[in-house]
Amino acid sequence: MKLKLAIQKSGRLSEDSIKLLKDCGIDLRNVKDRLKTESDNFPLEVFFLRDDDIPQYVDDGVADIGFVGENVVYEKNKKVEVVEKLGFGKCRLSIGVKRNDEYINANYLVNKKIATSYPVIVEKFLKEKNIVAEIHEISGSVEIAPGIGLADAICDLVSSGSTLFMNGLKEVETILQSQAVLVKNKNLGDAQQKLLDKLLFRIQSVKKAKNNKYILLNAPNENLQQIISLLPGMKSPTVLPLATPGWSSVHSVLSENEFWDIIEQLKANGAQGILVVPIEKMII
Ligand code: PRT
Ligand code: ZN
Repeated sequence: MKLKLAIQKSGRLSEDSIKLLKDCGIDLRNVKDRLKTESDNFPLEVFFLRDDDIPQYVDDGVADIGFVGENVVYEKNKKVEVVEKLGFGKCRLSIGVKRNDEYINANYLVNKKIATSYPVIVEKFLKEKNIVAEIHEISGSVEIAPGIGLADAICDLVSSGSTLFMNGLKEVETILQSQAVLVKNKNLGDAQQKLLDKLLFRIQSVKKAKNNKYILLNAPNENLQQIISLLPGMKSPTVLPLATPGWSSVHSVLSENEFWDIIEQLKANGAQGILVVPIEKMII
């Protein structure tokens, strides 16, 4: 019995999906064939598909789980459950209008034509705002629509914003923040669910490790208590005496978002030789 996973065949999520599996210690055979493969060291079968088709395959049960962008999950509106955010493929689905147009709020869109590949999400957004506008569905190169007179506004994915900029558009409204997520079939059997739990445990360990750093530093003993109180550690920091009298080596784990704040306070308390190293896996 194997867990069947659908991932994007080729595109922005493909490499990161394979890398996440690798970081979870799951090796795949013949990734180059990009049709179907399996792992020798985890009961996993992988299907390579268009991202747009992944929610349907998971809903049908052809695949048990899938890695796919939240934007696709909400647009396709299939009966799948979002289980875990995966931390890659981050982008936002935004409204863009011509750079010189004055945009105060979403009422700008009243009776306008909006080009998008996301008609379902845009329609929901307009409905919530009580706005009547025309949605013009196109499947690609959405950003050129205003320039060629096909639409007044667009709704498309944005990451750096340079595509909007190059097409003379500005981003005026964010409808959805998106990233790759793990979705599952709503009626997974017990055996499949057990395998999924095993995979999720590994994914969460990899994510935690990415968000944390291992820190080593030398501390003068007179400030040791202050320095220890700044460092959470997994239980508490490790403290070892240095060969130089009056000094200790302190080891701990710091999360990315409090990192710089704490480093400054450590320095202010006389910490020296601060080393910060990445963590590969973190099991709590
Ligand atoms: O063939 P298949 O259907 O599988 O692939 P696809 O062409 O539909 O999708 P692909 O590979 O382009 O994107 C897959 C997923 O990556 C999307 O569904 C999102 O969840 C995620 N993602 C993250 C993005 C972007 N960032 C992104 N920037 N998808 C698309 N873009 C495009 C956007 O459409 C626009 O054209 O990049 C352009 C904007 O980028 P910036 O950096 O100029 O703002
Ligand atoms: Zn697609």
